[in-house]
Amino acid sequence: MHGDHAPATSAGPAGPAEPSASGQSSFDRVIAGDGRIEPRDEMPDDYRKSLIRQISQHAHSEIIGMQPEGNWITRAPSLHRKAILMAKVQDEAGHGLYLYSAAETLGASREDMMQALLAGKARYSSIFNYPTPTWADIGAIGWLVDGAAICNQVPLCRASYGPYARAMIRICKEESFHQRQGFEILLTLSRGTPAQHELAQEAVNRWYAPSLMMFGPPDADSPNSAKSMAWKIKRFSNDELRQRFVDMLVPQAQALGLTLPDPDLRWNAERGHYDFGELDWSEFKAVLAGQGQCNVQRVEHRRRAHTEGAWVREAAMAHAAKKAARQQQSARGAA
Ligand code: BYC
Repeated sequence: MHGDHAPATSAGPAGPAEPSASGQSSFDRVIAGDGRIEPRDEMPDDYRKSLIRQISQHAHSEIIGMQPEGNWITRAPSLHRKAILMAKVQDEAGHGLYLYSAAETLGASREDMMQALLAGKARYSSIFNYPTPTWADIGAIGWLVDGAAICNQVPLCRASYGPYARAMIRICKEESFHQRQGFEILLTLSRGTPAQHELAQEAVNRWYAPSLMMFGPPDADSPNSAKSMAWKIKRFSNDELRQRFVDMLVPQAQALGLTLPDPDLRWNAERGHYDFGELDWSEFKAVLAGQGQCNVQRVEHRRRAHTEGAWVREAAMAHAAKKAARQQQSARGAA
């Protein structure tokens, strides 16, 4: 999660060149009219690059994000919980695949994106560098991490780039199931024995601040926001979405019977929002610089999974080649 983060781009469907004058004015018209830019449309190179940056980071987050929860599949407390968790982790893999495909429509090469991740050069969400030592962490991830993901991603369903916006619609539907399953795990623990209640509270204590940091740095330190909002990729700023998330969490925490670990959290009637305490941005920066608790482990695990999965990719390629040869043969036979 450090170094140079933008994957190399090969020429996209419309090529990486700047648009012609008419292409630029058509792009400006679509953005102003809240329309969608599609892969074959001309677009400014910066727009293309920024989308590849965001979408590839998002795809990597989904893939790396399988690990903290995957850690509990074999140890889930019942068959029912195990089946749900397996389905959820599989959903995250699916999200990664839709997103890599969306980045490919911009001319990014999947191989380059993959290699950047395996080399530890690609960014992915800071949140997945925290460990999951207890079962309650699976509840906290569902409630807080998927909850933050929904807050951040629902507006992305209206992003100006068509393939990204359309991928987000399906992803958000699945994320809302994920959030509910996390809430339900925490509710069960919170209403259980005192020890189970304590486990739930302790997990929320650890995941709360990192989940608020998922929205990115404060607006004043967010170099990509201005352009991204002008291009209508992002519809709300990092701080606006973070505030929306905190406002949503407070009544949900009350329903859970759990406390949010922030002594400065209180209703501000004047603003019509909850005030909350300053986050430790030095921790965020350290995680982004590769110094989080699990950065090294996450990338190593991905590398191992990639190597051990080589036979699956080879088998799929061999199957595809056989199928294509058979189709060619029958086409020749029919001719
Ligand atoms: N972690 O200018 P800014 C999920 C980087 S997956 C790491 O504000 P932007 C799930 C940022 O990339 C959830 N890096 O950037 C999966 C930028 O670096 P570069 C993932 C972060 O793009 C499995 C720099 O800091 N969601 O839910 O305008 C299981 C400056 O930031 C983070 C998405 O990816 C971070 N938290 O805004 C369960 C959503 N924050 O590229 C759940 C799509 C910032 O200049 N992405 N950085 O080197 C976005 O909405 C935006 O990219 C962000 C950041 C709001 C994250």
